[in-house]
Amino acid sequence: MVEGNGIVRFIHTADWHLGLTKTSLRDKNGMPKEYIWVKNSATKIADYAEENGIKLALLCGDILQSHKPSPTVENLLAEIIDRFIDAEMKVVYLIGNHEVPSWGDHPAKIYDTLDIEGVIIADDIAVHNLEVDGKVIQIATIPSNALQNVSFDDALAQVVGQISEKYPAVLMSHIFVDGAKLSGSDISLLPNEAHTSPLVMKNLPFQYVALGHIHRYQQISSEPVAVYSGSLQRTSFAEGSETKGFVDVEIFHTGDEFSTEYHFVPVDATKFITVDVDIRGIEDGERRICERISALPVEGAMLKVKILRRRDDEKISLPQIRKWGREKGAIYVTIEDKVERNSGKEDLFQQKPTGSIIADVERYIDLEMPGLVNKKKEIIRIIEEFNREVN
Ligand SMILES: [Mn+2]
Repeated sequence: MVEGNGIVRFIHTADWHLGLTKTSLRDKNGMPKEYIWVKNSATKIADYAEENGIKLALLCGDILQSHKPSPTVENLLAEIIDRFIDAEMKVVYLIGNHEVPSWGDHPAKIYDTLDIEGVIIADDIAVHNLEVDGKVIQIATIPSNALQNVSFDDALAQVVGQISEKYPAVLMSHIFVDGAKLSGSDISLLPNEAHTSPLVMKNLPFQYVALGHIHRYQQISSEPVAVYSGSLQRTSFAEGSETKGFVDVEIFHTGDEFSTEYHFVPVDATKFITVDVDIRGIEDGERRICERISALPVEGAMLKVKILRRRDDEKISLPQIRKWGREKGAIYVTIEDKVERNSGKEDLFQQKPTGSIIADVERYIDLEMPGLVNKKKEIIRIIEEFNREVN
């Protein structure tokens, strides 16, 4: 009877985006608050690992926001990595798209150069055989920088060929797998990114696929389980409703059998609350907005107030609303003030184009350009003439 490798347990995390700032919020030393939120959550990972005897952390890319972080951000990362090493963890740091420079070395390269024990910088298509707590685990890595020259499928074939069935194996990649449920803030990020199909994830010789890139925690396929850990903190209001954290994974190995269990561990993530207030035609709209803010748990939160009003509604004071939000404990208040252009009339911008240029121009003149109504016939004649010439 073969004993197998026992249990290998590790942390899967990604998309810290350390160095991202969207506000001017600072602590008393001038440090951006966003940096501190990430650092606190990362420290929580180390605390959790220490409490649970977990000796390996897989960092699946976009740990840094930029390929050229400031010295302060580099040093914060070093403090976090140092905390992981203190917790007796090995760290595999995979390069994500945010960390890929156009030329020269990526920002995690210094760990390689200094040969920091226990820190593996995964900037190559490779299989790393690690010994963790006396057990062997194979970590296959497909980083973003490698995908500039090679397709994901080719990279996958390359690592799969090196996997031994004798030991547990994990694939780490920073990639957009089609069909993944996007996080609010992923939508604008993705058009140019490398994609792959969930079908290529099927029947791979791995017990777990640790993914980075999509900011929403989710399992995207099974056999083997492929999981996005999501980001560690909310990076925008669009991620307001998502729970943030990391994944605790265990691979059991008895005889020839492998099985995988994992669970999500939430961290304290700063709340991003959006309140939509429609005050069209309402008297004392400002009070209505303040009432809505008061009804929400905005203490310690980032607050976005989205106002919809009409141009001829009574005036509201945006500074007053900001002040109100802060008095209620919000640490930051931003306002999106949408003013409807034509009260009582059709709102042009709510309408879709008809497909006829002439109909659309006529409608535009009627609704938005009263000064041109007299010239409408002439304008349409010119468009028709133009249409004849180009067709
Ligand atoms: Mn990414």
